Amino acid sequence: MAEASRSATVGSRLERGQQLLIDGQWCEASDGARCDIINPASGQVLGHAAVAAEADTDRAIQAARRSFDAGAWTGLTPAQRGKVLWTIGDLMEQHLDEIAELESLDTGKSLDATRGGEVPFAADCFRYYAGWCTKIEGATKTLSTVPDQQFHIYTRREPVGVAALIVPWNGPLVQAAWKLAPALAAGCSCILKPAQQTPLSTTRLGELAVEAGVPDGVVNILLGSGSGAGATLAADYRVDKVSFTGSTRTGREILSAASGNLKKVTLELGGKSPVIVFADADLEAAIEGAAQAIFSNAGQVCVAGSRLLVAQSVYEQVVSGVVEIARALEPGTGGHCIGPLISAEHRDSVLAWIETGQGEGATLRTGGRAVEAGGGYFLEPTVFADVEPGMQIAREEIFGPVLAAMPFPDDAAPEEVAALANDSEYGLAASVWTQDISRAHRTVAAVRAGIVWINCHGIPDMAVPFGGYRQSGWGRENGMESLLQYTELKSVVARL
Ligand code: TAP
Repeated sequence: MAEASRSATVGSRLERGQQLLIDGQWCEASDGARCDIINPASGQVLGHAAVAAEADTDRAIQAARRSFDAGAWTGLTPAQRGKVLWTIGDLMEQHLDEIAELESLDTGKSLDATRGGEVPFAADCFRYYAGWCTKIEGATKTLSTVPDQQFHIYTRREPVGVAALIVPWNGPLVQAAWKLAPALAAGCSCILKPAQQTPLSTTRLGELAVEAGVPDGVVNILLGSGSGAGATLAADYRVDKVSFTGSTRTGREILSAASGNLKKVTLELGGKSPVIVFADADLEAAIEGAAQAIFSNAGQVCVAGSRLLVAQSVYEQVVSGVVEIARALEPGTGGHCIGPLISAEHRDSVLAWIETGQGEGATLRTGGRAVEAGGGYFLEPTVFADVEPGMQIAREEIFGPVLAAMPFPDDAAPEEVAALANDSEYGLAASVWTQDISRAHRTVAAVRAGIVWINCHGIPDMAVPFGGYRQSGWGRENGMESLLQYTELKSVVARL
């Protein structure tokens, strides 16, 4: 797979290397440590990034703490803060092509997807939360316990303090925006840690935040490993809140590290999301939707529709339709291709799950093999049929383009179908495909998941809360709900 030609701007940025942002200054790691950044579509080294040492993480926490305690950000009026956030969005749009290219090189996503989707969406996220800065409000209350005296009682929403924002590699820019924008809108000082594999769009975002006028120490960026900088941020007593997106396993580690100072925790974790297709669905749309749900970003999506539950009478038609789409997907980073997995190691782990599925007796209908294309970490889109709910491939988050299909009886009630969908330790997302409005809403009500789409799958929006039931997480991203999770609520009782 030939690597797309690089723009001069991106080329020189990659040559310079990626640095840490601490207290408004860009710097190398104090011990000079660096790691390579690899293009997953070609296996080639794109450049290098600093790896924060313990001392750097300490300095970043100090800087965030100092800026928060000194009111460097909260001292601005809400309207001034809103303007800064809006400007970040505008700057992202001005540098759309460059950021899209960086994100595409770093993740293997197509330029169409990053230019047309991820970058504008991340920019809009800053604009959405820019509007919230002036709308963070308390309430007035009336006391009943002391009848003979007068009181003035009100609540205040205050920023939670220093927020550590830990982001995975599958959507580096959008996930950073989903955390940074509401945290800044709430008035927090932040330390953002992208995944070591994908720092490129995050460092560019940091530059734009500085250019937009975010004061020194309010946005810090630590590059480096989860077991190093990430674990320190989760455990440090000077950090008030950690917002994490990634695997359920790491989520548990963060929770336990955060218990030292009982910092507030938001976790957006894994999923095994069901796509439920009833016999009366628009099958053409459902087949297209089910394929999109599992093959987009090569299945490396927390809401990937990795379980396909289909009414028996249309099961074969739907599975064959998805298989046909899978077979037509070429490896590559073009608009109609299937992209690479993030690393050779991750591809090996997905291949191991495919082997498990075969060992468990599921029928491999298509795919299942690594694809050697231009040195990238490609894998054939894979469909398993005759999957039993107890099989590991029906239960574990594989995080690759691997679909587990199973039928349900046509006459099953919506609640019975939902019970199949709920047979999982996760509860992040689901989609329901039917033309019967009553069946759709009965199923939605019975499915235990944080977001359920009807006749579509995977459509996000800044205004729509997003997060998981059960082991898919704690808390919500997006909307007012996310903003409030970066605040504390103070009640004030004044005797007049
Ligand atoms: P995770 O380990 O969960 O990594 C996500 C982020 O957390 C990265 O920035 C990572 O840093 C950091 N991290 C890792 N260990 C940490 C710790 N002990 N304390 C604080 N931060 C820590 O994901 P992964 O290893 O890259 O992928 C493993 C599996 O997780 C995937 O196969 C997939 O199943 C799942 N996953 C799920 C999601 C979503 S959105 N649900 C996203 C990514 C991965 P470094 O990567 O720099 O070390």
